[in-house]
Amino acid sequence: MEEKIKHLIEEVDAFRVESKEQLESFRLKFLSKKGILAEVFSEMKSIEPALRKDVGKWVNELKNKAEEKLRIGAEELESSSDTGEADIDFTLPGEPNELGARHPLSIVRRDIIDIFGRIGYTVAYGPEIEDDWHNFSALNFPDNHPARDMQDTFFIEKNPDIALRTHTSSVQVRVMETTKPPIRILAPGLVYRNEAISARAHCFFHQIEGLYVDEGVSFADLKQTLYYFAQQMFDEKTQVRFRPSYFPFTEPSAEMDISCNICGGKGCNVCKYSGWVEILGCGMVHPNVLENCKIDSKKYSGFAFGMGIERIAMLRYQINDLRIFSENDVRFLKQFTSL
Ligand code: 2NM
Repeated sequence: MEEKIKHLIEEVDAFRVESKEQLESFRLKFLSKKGILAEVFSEMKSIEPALRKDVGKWVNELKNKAEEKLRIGAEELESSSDTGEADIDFTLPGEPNELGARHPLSIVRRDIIDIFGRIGYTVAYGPEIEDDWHNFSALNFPDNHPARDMQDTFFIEKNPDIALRTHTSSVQVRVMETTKPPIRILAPGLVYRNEAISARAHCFFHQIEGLYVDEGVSFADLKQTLYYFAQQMFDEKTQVRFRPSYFPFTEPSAEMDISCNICGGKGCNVCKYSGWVEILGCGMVHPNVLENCKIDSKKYSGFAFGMGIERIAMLRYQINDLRIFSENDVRFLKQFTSL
């Protein structure tokens, strides 16, 4: 009798509640009117009085355990059905992780860096908060130049010597000050201008500037380098033209146009029916700039160029409003799948 009850206790201990039906058949088997416990209690009557006390202890333990199991089992089923866990189909595939896409400005910047990287240019970085020397004076801006005006530049309050850089030429100055030619660098980065925001202007944009300084660098080198760039960036059919321009830091200065890659030069609203679109400014580094950076302008010469990455991206992807680059609209950003 004692052995039989010990086995029943083990059976109760080993029972795991997994469903309502299972729990109900457990209750019927052990605790119902015709169940095992009722049977065991009635068997107790026929046990010798001397043994009844010991067997009674085991029978009580079996009863307590079976009741406990039923109570806890019912509670567990209740709480798991509250969370709906029991309804989850674990064989369904999981939610996929959405893949991000590169920002179009990152794609264009990377491509520009690759194209110039193939002809020996490396990348240089500098601070976005600049002093007057690196952003203006070293670059041959006269004291009264309009770019130095509060209207055009973000100055740090109460300190007219510190401003947000208006071009990455300040990075080129820092490199020229600390590096002996030959110098071949690209300076990508954010630049800031105090302008009203519109489809064509923003208070910040991404710029990339290039600089080449060595003995005997000529305007012909500049033209051939930028022609190579245009053909790599757009396609082999792309033509370039240079128009004279003015910058304080270059002399002579020019702006480069490419044949309109939308209409192939026939005329469309992107090129305003001229067949050409402006993509960058460039020129021979002014001797004053070289001297300001302690580079001998009798021995060395150089060319430099600068372009807005937004502008190149707008041409490449036919985007007509540059505000969309900084709005983080996923419907826009998801469309750029280039690796
Ligand atoms: C431009 C256009 C022309 C330029 C000049 C220099 C430096 F530091 F060498 F003087 N860096 N970048 C430059 C020249 C930038 O951007 C439209």
